Amino acid sequence: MIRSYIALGSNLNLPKQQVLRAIKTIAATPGCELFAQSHLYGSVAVGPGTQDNYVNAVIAIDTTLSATSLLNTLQAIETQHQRERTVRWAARTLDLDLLLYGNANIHTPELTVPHPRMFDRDFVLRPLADIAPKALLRHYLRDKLGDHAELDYSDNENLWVLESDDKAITS
Ligand code: A4P
Ligand code: MG
Repeated sequence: MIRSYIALGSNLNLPKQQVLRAIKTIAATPGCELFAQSHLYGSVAVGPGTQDNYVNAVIAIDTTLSATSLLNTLQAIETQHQRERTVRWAARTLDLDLLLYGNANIHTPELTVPHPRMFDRDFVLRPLADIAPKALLRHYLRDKLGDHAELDYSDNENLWVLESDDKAITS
């Protein structure tokens, strides 16, 4: 089993439902077991033009699928959610990004892991920090944070917890 982290994002057609439904679908996929789920976050869209806010989350799964099969599975789920690919960073019903696959470094034309933009994006890092071990975050964020710094989003107005009463679910 490989521990893998997946980012979910949606800003079209009932985003919260899109994200929750996608988590259920991934959890029900043969070869994938849901291990942990972050809070759901609201976030201001990064991208062209004026777009609705996003709902973002990150999940951890344990999987027997190869990284390529997992990417294919995630893309099939995006398609089930009527994801349309127009311009880059356009509004979308569902975006599923493979952030980390064990400790693999992958560079193929279809797949780059760790996801190349994840370390620049608070809407990925903050939910990841809900569920990832501190040592893993430190390993990947050493350049950004230094050895001992903690992630701090308290002054980020572009990102907020949607369900502040619920704890992130870790099984
Ligand atoms: N691909 C390569 N590596 C990966 C990977 N690790 N995970 C390839 C997933 N896909 C990967 O993806 C384009 C191609 O990337 C795929 O065919 C796959 O082979 P895509 O999902 O079609 O395109 P995209 O998502 O529009 O592009 P990109 O560059 O992945 O966008 P991002 O970086 O995912 O950004 N603002 C807020 N607030 N919240 C968001 O969630 N998301 C985006 C999308 C922009 N702004 C946002 C948010
Ligand atoms: Mg994407």
